[in-house]
Amino acid sequence: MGRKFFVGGNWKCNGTFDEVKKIVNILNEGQVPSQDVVEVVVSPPYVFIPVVKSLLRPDFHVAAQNCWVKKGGAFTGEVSAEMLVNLEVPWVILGHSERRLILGESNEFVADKVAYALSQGLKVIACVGETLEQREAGTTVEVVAAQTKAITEKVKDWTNIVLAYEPVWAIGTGKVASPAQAQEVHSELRKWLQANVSSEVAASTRIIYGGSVNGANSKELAGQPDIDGFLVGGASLKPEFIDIIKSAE
Ligand code: G2H
Repeated sequence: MGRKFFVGGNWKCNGTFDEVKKIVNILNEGQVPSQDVVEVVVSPPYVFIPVVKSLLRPDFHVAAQNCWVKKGGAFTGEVSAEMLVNLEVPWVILGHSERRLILGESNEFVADKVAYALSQGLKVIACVGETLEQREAGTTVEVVAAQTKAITEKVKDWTNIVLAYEPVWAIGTGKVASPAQAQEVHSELRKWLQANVSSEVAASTRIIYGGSVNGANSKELAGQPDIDGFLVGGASLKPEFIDIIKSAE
């Protein structure tokens, strides 16, 4: 089964109203492969989602960077999955390492969020990845398998999940995983899905790479058989995001 290339731009906690409009202009003017070849999603901070949605080209879509773990209510500062659905935001990023490590989101909490968001009709970019310490201890596959297992325990249908492998040591550091390092973990994740979920889910789930992807390294990474796209942070705020999208071809 063919897996359509997927490129997500994670703007994180960046941008002013004017800067956001400038980024959208760059995206709108970019020449990129058709939607048949690549699916593009950008993820602004919550407050900018409505303006980005209203200005963004129709072939690109919007993702939130997080959402609450269950139905909304008395949860100060949170944004619920229902609200995103109400605003016609189709995607949400969950389990980003910045939330796992800085805000203490556990594997189980992330899995609960993924399950709830899917139940409300959102599509989910679910992030997994090891720290430098874990890589050096040789536990990379064990760590990403445990993060993925927590999700499989709460989710049966993987149709609307994109799995993002983001080694923490490569995030925002300029230290990108080599194509071989990334391919190795993607391949192990796919094998894990095959052994623990199903051959169909393993064959059809897109596993995308994140961590210092830029216009200069994306093409070689994209050439790896198990790398089905990218989740891009810093470079998604720059014109080179268009070059990253073009690496789908
Ligand atoms: C990883 C990535 C985007 P960056 O967090 O999710 O960020 O490309 O800046 O390393």
